Amino acid sequence: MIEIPQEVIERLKQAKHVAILTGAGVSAESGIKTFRDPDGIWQKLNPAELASIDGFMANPKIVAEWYKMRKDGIDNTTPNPGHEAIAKMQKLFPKFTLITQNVDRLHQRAGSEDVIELHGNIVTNRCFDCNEPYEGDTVLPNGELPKCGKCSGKIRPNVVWFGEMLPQDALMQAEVAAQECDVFFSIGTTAEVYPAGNLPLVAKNSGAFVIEVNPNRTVISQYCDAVLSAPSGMAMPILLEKLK
Ligand code: BV8
Ligand code: ZN
Repeated sequence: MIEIPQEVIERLKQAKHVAILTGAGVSAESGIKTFRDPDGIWQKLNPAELASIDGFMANPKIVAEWYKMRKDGIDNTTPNPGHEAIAKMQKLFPKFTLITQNVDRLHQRAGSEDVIELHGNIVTNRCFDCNEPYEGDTVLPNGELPKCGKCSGKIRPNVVWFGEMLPQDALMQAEVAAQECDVFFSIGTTAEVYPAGNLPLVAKNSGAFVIEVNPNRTVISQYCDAVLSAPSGMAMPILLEKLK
């Protein structure tokens, strides 16, 4: 059981605009590995190397199989109580913005609407060369790599890789929400991947009350107004109950 500071409840009860930034930790209780977990046979290549253009160019098959494995894992999992509580919170405030670094679309499957996806999604794919949308997976059932129907280019997931620009409209919306909100949550993220990781401090510097939900301390914990040291799947339903 965790204690929710009274000030957190008070601030939320008066809030006109609540913004939430989530990271891989929110999906951990759905059984989806965060970026820190050892990734099985790919331990020699770390995610930052795999999740990059160079990684894909150097090892298209390893990267394509990694994404297919992750996507199959997502297809076989469901949103957890943390995703569900966040989806229900959307209706409790005059204005609510959900910003995610996650690519698993579990927030959408839990019922969240207008989700701002800063790092794209792993569910859909496109041609690496001509950006033509591609309906199938990044690896064919026979283990071969698929080719673009239009230009025979390689197929890549619609995620934002390290070294790639974030979608500018999504980033802009996220920054405006961080500047304008009264309460900003940073849930399940190390806040060490940029520019997304800057958002909690943008909110803090713009006068928001910043709440971190994370079982571990992070580089931003010291700047937060409140830290709920608990898994999001436990903390968020408790918080939702207190707000009803
Ligand atoms: C860009 C999609 C520039 C792919 C991802 C030095 C300084 C500043 C920046 C950089 C730098 N060196 C390099 C950069 C740029 C780089 C970056 O920030 N690198 C980091 C490593 C330093 N950033 C980029 O490359 C970005 N692009 O900057 O472009 C540019 C400029 C001009 C022109 C061209 C380019 C692009 C970044 C996006 C990368 N893509 N994902 C894929 O998924 O395969 S990022 C990836 O990391 C995921 O999206 C993930 O969400 C994200 C961040 O990780 P977290 O979400 O925080 O997850 P993590 O595992 O780290 O932590 C989990 C947390 O959950 C932990 O704190 C844990 O305690 C907690 N937790 C665990 N269980 C629970 C829990 N919390 C709650 N409940 C639980 N149950
Ligand atoms: Zn193509």
